[in-house]
Amino acid sequence: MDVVTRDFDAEAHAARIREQGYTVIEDFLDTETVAAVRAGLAPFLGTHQGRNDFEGFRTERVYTLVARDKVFEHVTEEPRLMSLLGRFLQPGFLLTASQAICIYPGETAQDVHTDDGFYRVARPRPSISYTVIVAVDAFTAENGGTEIVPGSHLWGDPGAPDRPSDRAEIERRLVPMEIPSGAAVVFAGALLHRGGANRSQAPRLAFTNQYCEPWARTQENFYLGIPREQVAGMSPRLKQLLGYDIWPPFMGQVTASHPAKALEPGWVAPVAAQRHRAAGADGGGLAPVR
Ligand SMILES: O=C(O)CCC(=O)C(=O)O
Repeated sequence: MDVVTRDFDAEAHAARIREQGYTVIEDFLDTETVAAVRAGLAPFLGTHQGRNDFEGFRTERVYTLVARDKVFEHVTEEPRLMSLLGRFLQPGFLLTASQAICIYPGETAQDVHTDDGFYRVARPRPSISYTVIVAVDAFTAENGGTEIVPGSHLWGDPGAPDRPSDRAEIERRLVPMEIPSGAAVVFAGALLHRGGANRSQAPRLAFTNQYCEPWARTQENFYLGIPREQVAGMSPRLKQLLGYDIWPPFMGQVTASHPAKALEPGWVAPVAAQRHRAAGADGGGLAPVR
């Protein structure tokens, strides 16, 4: 389906991402959902300060956000977003990172970086991941709103003739996202950006979900991070986003069986089940794996 929601022109958003590296979905969350996001986050905020300059010493991050509350399950598989990302990533694309980011007053700007830079594949190239950052508090140029370098997703590696060699020149090209509460900025993993300095008197709350090609390693290890019994209660799409699926013909297999079987009640890892059978505990002999 091309356009999944009335008034949402996925192709126009995709064209902006192709040309300038990012787009803004102004009405991504309504006020009720923003309130649900705040409520879902409230129990976890106040528990985790950044441990280095990149995480931000005056920034709080709540990781594995998708598993923190039902509202995060819904926003992670939001249909307009799925339609837009499906124009860039292969079917079966994965969630690679999911976190809330609260930047407190006094936080300094992050280093300018890309989100798919740890895939060490020479640039220019198609992005291997795409990032969604949702403004829970409205973003301003003062409160640490994300700053991006339009068009930088098309640049080569550092040192390439099309890329400014001077860090100050790159920083001069940064554009602050000034977007209302509930809006989402969606950008290519190869786009240069940073979390801005918070020079205001109030925290800036946002959350981000990042999605990657189905063949790429994910930043967060959701197999270990989210209990399987919890994943079992999630939607089929979310299970797929969390990696309980196969990238054809058999990437992601579990001892030659489908990974979704691991979500069935009573599942025992095939190596354990086979060892048990081989030891003759149930009559002996190796049984075929289901
Ligand atoms: O919080 C933001 O606006 C951006 C954060 C970011 O780019 C990151 O932590 O990788």
